[in-house]
Amino acid sequence: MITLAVQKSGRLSEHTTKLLSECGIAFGNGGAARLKAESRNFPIQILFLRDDDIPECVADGIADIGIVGANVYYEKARPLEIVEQLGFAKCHMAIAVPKVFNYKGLSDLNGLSIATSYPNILRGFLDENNLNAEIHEISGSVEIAPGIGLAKAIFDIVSTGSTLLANGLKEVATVLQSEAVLVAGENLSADKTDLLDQLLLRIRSVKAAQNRKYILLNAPNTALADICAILPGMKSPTVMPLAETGWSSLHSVIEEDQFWERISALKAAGAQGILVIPIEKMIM
Ligand code: PRT
Ligand code: ZN
Repeated sequence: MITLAVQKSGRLSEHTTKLLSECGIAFGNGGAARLKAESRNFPIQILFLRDDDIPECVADGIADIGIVGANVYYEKARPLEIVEQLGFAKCHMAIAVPKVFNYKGLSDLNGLSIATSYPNILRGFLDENNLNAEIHEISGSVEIAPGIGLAKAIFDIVSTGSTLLANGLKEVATVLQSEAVLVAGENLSADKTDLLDQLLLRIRSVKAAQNRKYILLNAPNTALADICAILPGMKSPTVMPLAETGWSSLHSVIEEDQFWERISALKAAGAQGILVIPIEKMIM
């Protein structure tokens, strides 16, 4: 049995539940108190916690692995290893100042007070850049600090940027890119390492499928060489003859981010009847 700590409720919880379900791991919601749940079909126990407590819980061995924002992982600085980037809850951490601040460069931060809930990450950034700003630690609503005179600048998570905008602030330095990560404690037993490997295979198969589409198209045989060059699949495209002489059907896998660019190129090369189909799992 392996124990996974996840966020009880918040920005990570829905995606985490979805990921586990796509990995074929079924579990109850842990009842009304939702403290822990055991999977019915995989030897895993889930602990539901506040995200801030997850790194410590894994480092202490109460859980073996955890899902947490990279920002929290770096802030807590526990002896844990990131075993997989999970690709959701993407955001970045930035320093922001009031819009009216005539900011020219990092050295303008010298002597300022900066409000944040992430003092360790901020301290690392300031030290790395030889800046001597004062860190003012507060636990929430960091963005209102300059408006109420608590600090001259802030360091916080930014996603769309609308919170900064609504509070009359502008971003001046990006410090860290973040997304949800799977972390593991340092000394997992052989049994637990084996279960972690099984879980990772499932997670990677789900992620690989999310980033790719299955593509089918028809093309005259004269265009096949050009089309194959545009479509490098997992190995090479599958080509099958159509009933109509001189024509073939071609099947392949295409990366999501190259999708539109490749589709135009395929059409230009003579592809017709292009079908693009989602892939549920892709075992790498
Ligand atoms: O209760 P618990 O302690 O478990 O949760 P929490 O309230 O501390 O965390 P939660 O659920 O808000 O966020 C969990 C994780 O989601 C964070 O640690 C990040 O890794 C990630 N994440 C992704 C975000 C955001 N996007 C985000 N936009 N976390 C917070 N925000 C906040 C940010 O603090 C700021 O107030 O949203 C505001 C900025 O958003 P924009 O879109 O206006 O820029
Ligand atoms: Zn939290």
